[in-house]
Amino acid sequence: MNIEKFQIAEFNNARQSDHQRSFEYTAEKIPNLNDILQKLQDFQVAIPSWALGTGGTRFGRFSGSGEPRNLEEKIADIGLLHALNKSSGAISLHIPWDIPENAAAIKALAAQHDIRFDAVNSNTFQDQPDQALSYKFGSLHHTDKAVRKQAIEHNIEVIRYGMELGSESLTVWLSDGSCFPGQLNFRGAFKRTLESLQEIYAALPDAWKLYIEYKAYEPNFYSTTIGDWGQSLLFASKLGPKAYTLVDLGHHLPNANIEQIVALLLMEGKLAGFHFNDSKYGDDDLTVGSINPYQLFLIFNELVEGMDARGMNHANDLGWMIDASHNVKDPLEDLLQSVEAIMIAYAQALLVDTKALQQAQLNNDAVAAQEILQHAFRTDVRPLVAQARLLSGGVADPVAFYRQFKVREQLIKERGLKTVATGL
Ligand SMILES: [Mn+2]
Repeated sequence: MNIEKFQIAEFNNARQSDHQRSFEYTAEKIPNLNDILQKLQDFQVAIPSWALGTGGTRFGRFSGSGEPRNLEEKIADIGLLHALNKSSGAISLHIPWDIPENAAAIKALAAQHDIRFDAVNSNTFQDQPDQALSYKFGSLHHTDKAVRKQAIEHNIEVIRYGMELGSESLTVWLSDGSCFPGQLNFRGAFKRTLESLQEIYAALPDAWKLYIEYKAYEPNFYSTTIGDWGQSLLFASKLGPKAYTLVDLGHHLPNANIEQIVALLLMEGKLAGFHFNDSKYGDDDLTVGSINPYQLFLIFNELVEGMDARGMNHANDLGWMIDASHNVKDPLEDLLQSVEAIMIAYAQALLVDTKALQQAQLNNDAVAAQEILQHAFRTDVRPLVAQARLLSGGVADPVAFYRQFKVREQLIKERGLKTVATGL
């Protein structure tokens, strides 16, 4: 289905006076308003190809309806999101769940929707039906050289797919680890993983980056071979300047100070970017901002301050991606909410009076520091985010539009009630 310009205009016109009133109220207190609006317009968050179907848990999956049946329909879904919010202009492909059989056609289709290809993701955490050797006991760290070779070759194949589409980064997430004490020699596992990553790194084109994602636990429960940001950074440092640490918000032990991790990785020039999601207990993969929006704001505060300190471009110099799925929501509504939460946290961070905060820090004035941060956090920036979206040709309220125009109902008509997208 396509969203027509006249539908967007009709929807926005009905909300114009309400929006204008709240926008002016917020805008009059912001000195660098146009700069902030431009930054919000420029900021794009990649949608992963596996998030367009209903997510599942190990207890089961309750598929929704009208889910995309192939990569073309996944791109069409992201096109819908982007038409509404103008902030979802990128897709992150997972291989082999989404193999671009005809790269030129896929690239052309994405271009029609103004979508570019973000990082490509390899998968050595599952066995595929046609696979010779099993990843049951790991992939890049496996004790058997033949298994490692198979996993390395898969990653190199993913790079080739990415090159055809115009991607410029490979994300490696390993589930390699152990479930029981004594199962694994930690140093051996690290060294084997490093050697495997070195071979993948050697196959990276010049302009490419290698993103090394870490995760504290799961599916292995005793140790993970890339278990935290220190281990990821160690690999990235040993590999070289094209290797970076990727932060997935759900991949930490409870109460980890993620904003501090972000600040230090940025300082070292080793932060790849983000997988955004939210969680209460573990790697819950919930909608971004649904549980702890204050933490998200604090992370963005470090990002903005740290990127500005290094003269980085907010929109392009790091990889921004959602890595969430939820089993009780319509995936497209869930993604609209996630992108909105990211834009809100980013807008709030742009409002922080950095000079005043630095002064408060120099004076050891914890009260003033809190006032400055929370003043920005408690500012209702939704009208700013909406204004940026309207300036880019999007809609005032994406979720309301989605429901009013019965987008899911139309997708069900086109695709059927019982369709299941590939993914977790
Ligand atoms: Mn992730």
